[in-house]
Amino acid sequence: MFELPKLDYKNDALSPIMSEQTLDLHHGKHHQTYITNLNNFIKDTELEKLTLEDIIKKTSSDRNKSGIFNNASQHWNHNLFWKCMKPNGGGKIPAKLEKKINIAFGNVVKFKEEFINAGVTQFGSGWCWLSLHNDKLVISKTPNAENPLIHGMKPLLGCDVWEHSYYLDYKNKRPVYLENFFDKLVNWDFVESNL
Ligand code: MN3
Repeated sequence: MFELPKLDYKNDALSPIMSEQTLDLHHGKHHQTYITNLNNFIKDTELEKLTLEDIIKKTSSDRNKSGIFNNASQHWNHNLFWKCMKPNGGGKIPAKLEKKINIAFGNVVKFKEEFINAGVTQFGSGWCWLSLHNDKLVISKTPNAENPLIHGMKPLLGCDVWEHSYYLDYKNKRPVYLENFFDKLVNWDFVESNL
């Protein structure tokens, strides 16, 4: 049985960048629903004994298991997403991570541009990511529940661009949400710790 993880901050602690109402719904309702669905799907099946990562990898290419995959992957994605934020986040990127960013993207400004562009250009629901692939940093975007794990990458930073993540606070302005996420919410120490 999977359970909703507690947040490391209060639901009003990211306000006004991400409001208490958004976190109440996004964490308390949306994320909880993925977990409830996942638990119902795997109850009394062979998947019940597997880790979340193994469930994701095992179901990702099986069309008949897309319901399980979607809910398992969304549970994983949100676990990472909550950790990627903190009150008064953003700011200077720690040295070890910055060095790898400079190697991969040239500089932090270009990295920010590319990351936000990935999120803006994800058509419909999905995610944008910074991942490690063969020891190199890569930016990518994925539709719906999909995550870079199934492409052999290790996600370090993920941003939810489903409308439930920003619509109450930013309405249709996804680029503004992404810019605020990057500048004021990201917990860069956590992102670096995933290296
Ligand atoms: Mn979400």
